[in-house]
Amino acid sequence: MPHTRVTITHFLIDEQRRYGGTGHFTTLVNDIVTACKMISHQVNRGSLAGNLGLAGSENVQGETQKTLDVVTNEIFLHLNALGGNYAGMASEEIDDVHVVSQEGSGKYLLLFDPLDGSSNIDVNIAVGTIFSVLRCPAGIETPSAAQFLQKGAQQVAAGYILYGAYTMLVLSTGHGVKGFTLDQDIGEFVLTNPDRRVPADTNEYAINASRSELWEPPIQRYIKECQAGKNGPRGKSFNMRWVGSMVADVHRILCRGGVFLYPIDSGNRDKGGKLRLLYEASPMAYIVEQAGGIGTTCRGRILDLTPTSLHQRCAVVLGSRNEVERIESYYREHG
Ligand code: AHM
Ligand code: MG
Repeated sequence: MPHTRVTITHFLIDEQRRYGGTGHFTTLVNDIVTACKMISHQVNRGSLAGNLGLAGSENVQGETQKTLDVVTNEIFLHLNALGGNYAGMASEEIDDVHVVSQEGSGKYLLLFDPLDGSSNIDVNIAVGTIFSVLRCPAGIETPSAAQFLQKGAQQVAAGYILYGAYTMLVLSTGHGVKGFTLDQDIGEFVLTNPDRRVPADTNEYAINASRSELWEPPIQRYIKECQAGKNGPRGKSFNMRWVGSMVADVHRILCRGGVFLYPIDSGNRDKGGKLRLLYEASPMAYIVEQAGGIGTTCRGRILDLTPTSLHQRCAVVLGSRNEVERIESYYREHG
């Protein structure tokens, strides 16, 4: 019934009552929500707002920026600086940290990928925003990169927004994972999934198969066994799905189970992998773990990695517990 709906603001106030808090955190999430509503609007307008195509610039990682990469980065930086909750921010799209000047009142640090999967935007395939919130160490008013290099396990909150057939926000503040759907009529995110859990078993995996020649032997083994189907060692058939937007691929796994793989291979080893630890791997691993799944680099828990640089990359395997444990065991066996 519409009149009994719980909006994200009501949900946050309720969490504040249950777990304590000053209200800073509630306003902080609300600022993220406002930014994401604006981004959702821009994504939905597509070429009507002149938002498709290239921006004619490159980001710090040497990747060509799309117009929407630049637009969404500006929206996120601007909207989240207004509330006075952050001492600084770091984005996949900017070289160095963005210090928020407000006389030392900001207690948190925000890290984000404003438009993940942006290579999909021109062909109208789902994209997303990923964010991670850390505490700013006490006594630091002007944070530098060093303050952002915290283990993923120290995140205060993490989430993503999927701009798909409908817009969804998935959030964890360390007490499970909740899903909210944007009700366009009232302009509010409404709680639609109060307790997201990743099933422990699955028959679905997501990997960029065009890189198969480059994979390490344990990944080759795992995928080969899945492809062997009912007559192979796994004794069952597997589906392969690859959207190419991490948010969309991980959201599917959160809804119905599966395993997402972007491993280190011989083509990306020099860079340390493809996906960024602080803006992609860490927040997504936090959400997946909060939903009962696992996030690993295949050589250790993603959330236990100590970052050494802002734009560091890493291997990512995450999703259904039993499948991820199997892949980890193949790596151990391989040595
Ligand atoms: P982006 O942040 O520049 O969009 O890159 C990250 C994206 C992920 O969303 C996705 O899983 C991966 O890159 C797709 O990579 P590939 O081009 O190998 O399919
Ligand atoms: Mg990304």
